[in-house]
This record gives sequence, structure tokens and C-alpha cells, in this order.
Amino acid sequence: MNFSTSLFLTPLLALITKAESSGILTDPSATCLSLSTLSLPNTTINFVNYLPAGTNISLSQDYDLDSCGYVSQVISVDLCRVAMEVKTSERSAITLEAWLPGTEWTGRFLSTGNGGVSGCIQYDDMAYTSGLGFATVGANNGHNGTRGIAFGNNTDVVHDFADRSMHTGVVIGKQITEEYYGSAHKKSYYLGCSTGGRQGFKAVQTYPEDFDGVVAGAPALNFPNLSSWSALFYTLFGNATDASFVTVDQWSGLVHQEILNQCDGIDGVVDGVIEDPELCRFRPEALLCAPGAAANSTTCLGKEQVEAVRKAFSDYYGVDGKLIYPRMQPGSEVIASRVYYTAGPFPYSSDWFRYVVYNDTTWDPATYTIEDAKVSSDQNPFDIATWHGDISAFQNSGGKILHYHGQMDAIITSENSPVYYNLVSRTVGLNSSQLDDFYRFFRVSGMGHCSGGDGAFMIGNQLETVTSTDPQNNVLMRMVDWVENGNAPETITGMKYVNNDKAQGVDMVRNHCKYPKRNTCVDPANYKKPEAWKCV
Ligand SMILES: *[C@@H]1O[C@H](CO)[C@@H](O)[C@H](O)[C@H]1NC(C)=O
Ligand SMILES: *[C@@H]1O[C@H](CO)[C@@H](O)[C@H](O)[C@H]1NC(C)=O
Ligand SMILES: *[C@@H]1O[C@H](CO)[C@@H](O)[C@H](O)[C@H]1NC(C)=O
Ligand SMILES: *[C@@H]1O[C@H](CO)[C@@H](O)[C@H](O)[C@H]1NC(C)=O
Ligand SMILES: *[C@@H]1O[C@H](CO)[C@@H](O)[C@H](O)[C@H]1NC(C)=O
Ligand SMILES: *[C@@H]1O[C@H](CO)[C@@H](O)[C@H](O)[C@H]1NC(C)=O
Ligand SMILES: *[C@@H]1O[C@H](CO)[C@@H](O)[C@H](O)[C@H]1NC(C)=O
Ligand SMILES: *[C@@H]1O[C@H](CO)[C@@H](O)[C@H](O)[C@H]1NC(C)=O
Ligand SMILES: *[C@@H]1O[C@H](CO)[C@@H](O)[C@H](O)[C@H]1NC(C)=O
Ligand SMILES: [Ca+2]
Repeated sequence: MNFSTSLFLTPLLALITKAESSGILTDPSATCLSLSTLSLPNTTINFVNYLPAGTNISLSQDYDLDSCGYVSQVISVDLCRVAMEVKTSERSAITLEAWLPGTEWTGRFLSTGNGGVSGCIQYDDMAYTSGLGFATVGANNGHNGTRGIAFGNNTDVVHDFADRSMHTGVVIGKQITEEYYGSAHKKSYYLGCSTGGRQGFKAVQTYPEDFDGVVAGAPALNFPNLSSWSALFYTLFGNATDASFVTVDQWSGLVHQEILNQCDGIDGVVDGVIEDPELCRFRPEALLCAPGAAANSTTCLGKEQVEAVRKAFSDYYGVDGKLIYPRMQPGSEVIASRVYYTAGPFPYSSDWFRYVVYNDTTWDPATYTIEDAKVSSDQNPFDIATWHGDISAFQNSGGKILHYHGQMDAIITSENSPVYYNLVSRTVGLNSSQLDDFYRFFRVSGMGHCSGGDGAFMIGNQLETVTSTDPQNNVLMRMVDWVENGNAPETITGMKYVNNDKAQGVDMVRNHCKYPKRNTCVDPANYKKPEAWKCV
């Protein structure tokens, strides 16, 4: 991951209207330092710093964050940094930080989330959102580092990971915000992706008062079954010596090309991006080697390979005949081959089975079967599945949800998001136009897992995907505009730079459609322009 700190947002800040707020501090620095004696339940203040805009915070000095990858973080506004430890039980605690803009506060509160099975305060998200004037909190989700080893022998750490860390951070964070500014926040927001997307929906389902607006990307919903689906791939493709193994080169040179041959044009233009992978019923049999011929590594696949590829692109069912998880969407295989198909056991999944499901550090991911999936889904500790369709309490409290999912996601199949959206629709008995009042779901073509990809993936969901703070081009400011001005999004606009390099200029701009609509190209010659597309 690239935690680039080169993006200064200061010039953009001028564009953001300050919400009405009495929280104007006469001496933001002195008020900040006074927070060091603040007394809050279960909370120890580790340190408090008032930092000027442009500070390059050295994180390795404060924390041992090696596995999280954060070395330093540049901030773009003056801010009060409060670092805390909050006990969540007799044998668990979260590390929590609040980054409170000193002079640029908009009256808004925001919580960031986490990723994978970490363990990591997402400092780039904190810099991004505090830089936009949000009083921001971030927590370590109850343990440190990117692995799930701390779950072993301690279900309180699992509890923190499932929902207690973030909710605790929100409760404490709102109190600190009020202490600092002398007035409570006006609106409360959430921004997260992946596990962070799941945490956003956990708040929607279980803590409906926590937020007015939730931006949830690529959510790791149905978490125990997601961990099972992630464990499946190693057992499908195996090791490099197995007949079913498909090499990285075959994935990109053969399988991905054949998927594009079969499906790229369905949306009206052959541009390397599949707008709606649900329409792609990929036939890997097209790649079968001629009878009797040995599998040809550059031009065709053997029988066992084709069988495994078909399974990866098929919905995955359990011992009880019920869906475990939908299939991997076609289109993501260049990256997915490095994450899943050729990479050996998926570490997050192995951690979940070893340290949570079986309490056995020697559990072997090569032995995984759908029996294990059943054991895991029956456990569902602390309701980590996050799979409730009744979100009417959130609706009734006036909350809004902007849900997005990259259609090239190589880690969490984008096909799980419509399954959840439709569960909500059936459970609350609202059709799409009624759900639009408070819950909108966007399929972002050509976007990988939270970032990257072959399409117009820059939607401002992270610091590194910001092109503008105009609400149409920035999902976070889009949510603010929806919550505070009632401007609900019809589409969200993404951009791609030439070679993903801003200096080389804009390659393409595309409006991504609100589900269940899908994008169709009506002017193939101009496919890089948003006018060439229509949501139908
Ligand atoms: C911030 O500091 C780190 C070293 O701690 C350095 O590698 C990085 O380049 C600095 N970033 C900026 C923008 O100066
Ligand atoms: C996580 O790291 C912080 C900073 O080093 C430390 O204070 C805290 O105790 C650690 N948390 C756990 C659960 O080990
Ligand atoms: C403090 O932590 C304990 C668990 O250790 C919990 O039961 C209690 O509710 C917490 N207090 C507050 C005010 O959150
Ligand atoms: C639980 O603790 C025991 C005793 O310290 C240790 O041997 C075992 O590996 C731990 N199990 C897990 C899953 O962490
Ligand atoms: C891969 O090879 C290892 C070591 O030989 C073996 O233990 C494991 O079962 C194999 N995995 C699969 C999925 O075939
Ligand atoms: C693979 O196919 C190519 C092109 O048809 C052919 O030239 C080559 O000999 C084949 N290789 C094998 C190992 O069959
Ligand atoms: C998870 O998979 C099991 C089968 O192993 C299935 O019974 C269950 O319904 C699935 N859970 C969800 C929320 O889809
Ligand atoms: C997990 O296994 C260890 C032995 O490895 C044992 O000491 C511990 O009590 C077990 N924990 C649970 C919750 O079963
Ligand atoms: C959805 O519900 C609204 C409000 O009841 C109704 O006006 C609309 O026609 C419905 N849409 C469909 C496709 O039935
Ligand atoms: Ca296309």
C-alpha cells in the first residue's frame, strides 16, 4: 500500500463551506494542551500535541507500527492530536487518536475505520478527513498490527474487532470534540472501506445514532463466510506443482484476455473495463487445450485448470446447500491471481480459522472444506457477520448511506454488495426508489479493492484517490452535501489519470450508476467522456 503523503489539501480547503458553528477557539493550542488532564471513562490520555499545518508526523517514534506500514503522515491543517488508551474490558483495550482541526473545524465529527484483520489506525484517512475540517477519530480496532494472532485465547479482542472498538472510539471521540471546541458537533460522519465498510454497516445496523452519514466501500459483510470464501482459493488451485494450478502469466495472458473477449463489449464498448460483471457469464471451457494435447502454458488450459477456474467464478454453496458467498466477479483476475490464486493460503483467513474458529495455531489451510465454513458461520462471534436487513432504525434517525463497490475488486467480490442491498430491500419492504431516500449503492466500474484499477476509480474515498472536493467527484463531500443540503447523489463521478499520474493529465471521466441501474455506452467513439454513457 502506498501511504503517500505528498497530497496537500490546504488549497482545496478554501472551497469548503464552514458549517454554522460556535466552536471558534481563541487559543486552539492552549485549549488543546489542557485536554491532557481530561478525565473520561476507562480512558488514559497518552499524550497531547498541537501541530501546525504541514507537520510531518513521525509515527515510528510513537508506535511500533511496522506491519501497518505507516512511517510518517503529513497533515494539512493545524490540529490538536490526542492519543489515548481506552479499556474495553479487564483484558482488552483500544488505542485511540483524535485529530481535531484547530482553526478549520467545520462543526463535523467523523470516525475512520480499519482494514483486513488489523490492528492499524489508518493515519492517511485521519489526515484526509481532518484536512477537510472534520474532527476525526481513529482506533486500532483492539489490537496492533495487520495479523489476527491477538484474537487467540481472548474473545474480548475479537469483540473489539467485531464492533466495540469503533463504537467506543465514537462515544469517546464525540465527548473530546465537545470538550475541545466547547460545543458539540453538528453532524457526524463515517468513512471506511473493506473491513471499514463492514464497520460502517455495523454502525448502521447496531448503533443507528452514531452517524448521520455513512460512506461504506467494498464492505466485508457476511464476514465468517467471506473468510471461508477466501480460504477456498488455495484448495481450488493448490501449489505450483498441482495440475489445477494456473500461473500468474496464464491468469493475465490467457484467462483475463478471454474474459475480456467474452464480456468487455456487453456494455457497448471494448475498452478493457466491464461495467457490470454480473452480466458476464464467463465460459473458461473456451480455453481448453485440444484433446490429447498437453496443457499449453501460453495458449490453453488443462482440464483440471478449467475446472478450478470455473469454480472460482461460480457461486459458492455450503454443506446445507445455502449460499456461502457469491462468486468472484470476472475482470479482477490480474490482481486476484497475486492475492488469492497463486499466493498460497490467504493469511487473514488462516488467522481467523486458527485464532478464532478452532483455537488451534497449527490448523492447516490446505485441509479447508465447506464443513469448516459451516462451523465458522455457526459461531459468528459478536455478530461479526454484520448481515441484518432491518436498518429501519438508522433510516428513522435520519441517517444516510452511500455504499460503493469496485467492480474489479480482487479481495471481496463485488457481487456480495447487491446481495446485501437486496436483503435490505426485502427485509424493510422498500423498493429501490424508496430506499433512495436513505440508502444508495453505486457500482464503480474498473475500481479494485478500495482503490486502483483499470477504470475511473478516483472518487475521493481516500487521500490517494482525491481529485477534487466537489461533491460530484468526492464521495465524502457528496455525503456531506446529501446530509446537510439534501442533495442526494444520482451518480458518482470517477476519474483516471493517464498512467495513474496526475502530471500526465486526465485519461477518462465516468459517471458511475446507482444500483440497480447499469452503465451503457451510447457513443463508443467517445467512451472516455462521461457523456458517452447512460445509466439504464
Ligand atoms: C516525512 O518524513 C519521512 C521520514 O520520517 C520522510 O520519509 C518523508 O519523505 C517525509 N515526507 C515529506 C512530505 O516531507
Ligand atoms: C498497541 O500499541 C500501543 C503503542 O505502542 C500500545 O500502547 C498498546 O498497548 C498496544 N496495544 C496492545 C493491545 O498491545
Ligand atoms: C468502562 O469499561 C467497562 C469494561 O471494562 C465497561 O463495562 C463500562 O461500560 C465502560 N464504561 C463506559 C462509561 O463506557
Ligand atoms: C492459547 O494459549 C496457549 C497457552 O499459552 C497457547 O499454547 C496457544 O497457542 C494459544 N492459542 C491460540 C489460538 O492463540
Ligand atoms: C501444498 O504443498 C504443501 C507442502 O507440500 C502441502 O502440505 C499442501 O497440502 C499443499 N496444498 C495444497 C492445497 O495442495
Ligand atoms: C503451444 O502452442 C503454440 C502455438 O500454437 C505452439 O507453437 C507450441 O508448440 C505449443 N507448445 C506446447 C508445449 O504444446
Ligand atoms: C454462510 O454459509 C452458511 C453455509 O456454510 C449458510 O448456511 C449461511 O446462510 C451463510 N450466511 C449468510 C449470512 O449468508
Ligand atoms: C485454547 O487452547 C489452549 C491450548 O492450546 C487452551 O489453553 C485454552 O484454554 C483454549 N481456549 C479456549 C477458549 O478454548
Ligand atoms: C416503488 O415504490 C414507490 C412508492 O410506493 C412507487 O411510486 C414506485 O412506483 C415503486 N417502483 C416500482 C418499480 O414499483
Ligand atoms: Ca467495456
